Amino acid sequence: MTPTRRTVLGAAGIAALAAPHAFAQAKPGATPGPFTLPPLPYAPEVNEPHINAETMLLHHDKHHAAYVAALNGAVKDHATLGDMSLHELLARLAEVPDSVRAAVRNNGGGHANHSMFWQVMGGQGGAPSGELLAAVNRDLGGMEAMRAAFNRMGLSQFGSGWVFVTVEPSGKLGLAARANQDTPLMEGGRVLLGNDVWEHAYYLNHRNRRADYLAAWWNVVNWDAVAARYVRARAGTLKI
Ligand code: MN3
Repeated sequence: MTPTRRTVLGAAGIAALAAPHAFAQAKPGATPGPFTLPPLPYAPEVNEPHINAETMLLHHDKHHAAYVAALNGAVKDHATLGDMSLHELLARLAEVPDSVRAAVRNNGGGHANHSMFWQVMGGQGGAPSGELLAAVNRDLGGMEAMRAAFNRMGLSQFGSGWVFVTVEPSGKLGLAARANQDTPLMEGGRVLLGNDVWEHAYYLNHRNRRADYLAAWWNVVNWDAVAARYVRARAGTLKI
């Protein structure tokens, strides 16, 4: 944290700089806010039978959209927050005004987690190759051990949350679980891939059987997309 950034983003600074007319600049018909819902990068049925199209559509078009709308609502009177990139906003939650911090945490986290989630699915499962496979073997004991530990963490997450494979700039991988919409991005970390264990992610397909969902989910992981994220993580360009 540099003194300049603290000056700009301290609570008093945010209040002084807030522009109540910020949304007047939005184009007619555009999403009314700085954050936007990314399109699903594939047809909603591509993850069937493991995740059905109805689940994908509801999850993206309703749940994710709601996080984006609520995040825009939370920052609308705080122009400096709306000017920040999402990963930066999440890494600097402590500087967000008390009045909107919980909303930014929950909905900003939800926006980031789901934006990542769509990217890493739509594939055929299997395994990565090359440097990423070497990292899985080195840091997580291999694919089978990684999946088993990841699934255990997802299953033991009480209530709603996420389980992640994290990645450091050095390429080192780790596992992490978080409650609600929290994410390692909130500690300045980076996520390679992650799975959503909120019931809305699986209930239409798998009912209450979270273990079945966790096992099935690996069949839709797009390892080419994950490998591209790994390259970006090591280059320092992976943000969300
Ligand atoms: Mn979800």
